[in-house]
Amino acid sequence: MNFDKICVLGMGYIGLPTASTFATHGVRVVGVDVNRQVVETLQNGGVHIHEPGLRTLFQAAYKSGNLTISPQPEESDAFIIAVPTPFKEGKKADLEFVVSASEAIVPYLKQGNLVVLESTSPPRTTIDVVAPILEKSGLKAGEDFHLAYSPERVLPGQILRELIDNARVIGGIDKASSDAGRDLYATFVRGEIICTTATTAEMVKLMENTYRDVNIAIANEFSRLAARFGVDVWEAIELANRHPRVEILNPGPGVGGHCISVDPWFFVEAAPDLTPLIATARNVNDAQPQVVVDMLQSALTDLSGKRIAVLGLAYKPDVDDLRESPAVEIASQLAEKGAIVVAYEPYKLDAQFPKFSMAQTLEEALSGADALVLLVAHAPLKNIAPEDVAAKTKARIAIDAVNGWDAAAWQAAGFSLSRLGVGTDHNPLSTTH
Ligand code: SAJ
Repeated sequence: MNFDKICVLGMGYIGLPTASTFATHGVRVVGVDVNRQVVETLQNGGVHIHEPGLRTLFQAAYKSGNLTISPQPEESDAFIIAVPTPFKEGKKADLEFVVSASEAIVPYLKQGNLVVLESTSPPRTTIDVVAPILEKSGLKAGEDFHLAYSPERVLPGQILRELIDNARVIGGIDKASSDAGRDLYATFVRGEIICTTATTAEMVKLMENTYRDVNIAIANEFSRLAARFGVDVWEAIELANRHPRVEILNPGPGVGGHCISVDPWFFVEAAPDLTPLIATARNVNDAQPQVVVDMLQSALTDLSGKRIAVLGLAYKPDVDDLRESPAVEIASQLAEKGAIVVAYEPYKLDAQFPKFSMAQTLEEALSGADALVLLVAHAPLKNIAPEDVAAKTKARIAIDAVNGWDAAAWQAAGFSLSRLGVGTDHNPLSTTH
């Protein structure tokens, strides 16, 4: 199938890079968003999302004339839905945006079109939710138009490269739909394109992120066990990973972001009777911020009135994304327990929170602090020299929740350093640090 013109609905983290990439590969693209501010920013040549290389790519696409931005769809050969699927109260998937984007396509849908859902969705959404809405057009899915699910699998920070290089799964509601989807993405995808059914493709996406969540949960549980048994979990993991068939992930302050901490709940919601392990893993990871709060509580005896410098707020290293971030949760919990929290997030200095204040510099965060805690292994925070820190603060209590700091160097600079997953009676001479 040939695609001269497509509509991409949702100009977010996935839709905007996808639309720009199609446009720079010669396809005419209408980028659609319901948010007026987003439409205006893009129409003025600006970009509202921080992702390496995206501004340059978008501007090239926009200037070429292949990419236009509009508040509503137009008649096209294909429609791609790339809207968010957040979750609402009770950890239930919120399909409101998928539903409204599908409805927006109905007036423009024509015989022979292809519609692709990319938004992460509970199993059977393409067949049970999207198809019936599109059929309000009077056209029948699989007979009059093609319909497929194709998950995005890109890693924030590397979206532009992974969009092109990653393997792409296309799940059609029938073979013709899968084939049409494969033809569409072959425009730019260099990774393998694999066709399957729509519901398989939906499950694949959820399985990938659930697998990672469950594996992080076991690493977090290992860190709790190591702390109890006087072991350094980081050393133990490194040794266990020498086994050729073992690859334990990293423990940490919890699992954040808008994918891994959300997607497993879609399985739990869809089949609670079949998902005790997945639900438990989610709860283990969600409880991890409490472990870090407890470490501070025991180091400071009482949190009330203590000034704590929180270093890093993003959900993972070297990104500016604070969504579902466990670091924000920890800072908030500390403040709720009466601590005076001053957070420093080098990639997002203008963030604001009701319960704690933000420092504009590392110095400002450290000044007057009673303790400091490293919550994100951002390069600029990992690399601070403990002697410099010692000169800038009276605090001598330090917590490292991400294995970012060299324990011996911090101890030599006069700090009492507690590391997540390291038992207090652990002999530091035997660590790998
Ligand atoms: N984390 C740990 N320990 C680890 C690895 C990660 O605690 O060993 C934490 C991170 O600090 C972070 C969270 O998990 O808080 C998630 O980070 P991540 O880098 O694992 O993943 P995301 O959310 O940035 O992107 C994921 C990716 N999925 C997988 O790796 C299976 C990406 O490919 C998906 O496209 C993306 O979710 C998505 O959109 O679903």
